[in-house]
Amino acid sequence: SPSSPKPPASPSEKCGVLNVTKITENGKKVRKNWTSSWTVLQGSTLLFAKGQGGGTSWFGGSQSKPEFTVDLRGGSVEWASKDKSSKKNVIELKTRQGTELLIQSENDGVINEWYRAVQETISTHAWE
Ligand code: I3S
Repeated sequence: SPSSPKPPASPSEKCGVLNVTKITENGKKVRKNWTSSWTVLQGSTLLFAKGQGGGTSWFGGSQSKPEFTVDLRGGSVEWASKDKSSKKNVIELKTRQGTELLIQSENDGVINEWYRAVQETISTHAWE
């Protein structure tokens, strides 16, 4: 019924603003381009949209196109080594398709939560 309480959101659904850059695409090194992205973890997919310019870019809104999506199945995640970036709190995400991303937040709590969520997603969906 409409009045039933909803169960808590699945831990595999998460969203927020992160700084993101690709460093490799299909196995080839690409130039870094750090961008603030609205990031959504949905099932085994990570979606990135352009950061909040205009305040209306929201999935489901009129300017809601995801910039790109990443399939986490078969991927790996680790804290990036110092040689990957001078920034703090950088996660290195490698996909099975040969795309490598760096994901960063200045906020320690935020980045730790994302690290945990992505890691959990990868292990949950490992054998699909
Ligand atoms: O790994 P790099 O090449 O030192 O990455 C830096 C560059 O991408 C730099 O831009 P230019 O391509 O114009 O040099 C960026 O502004 C920096 O943010 C990159 O390094 P960090 O350490 O921030 O990931």
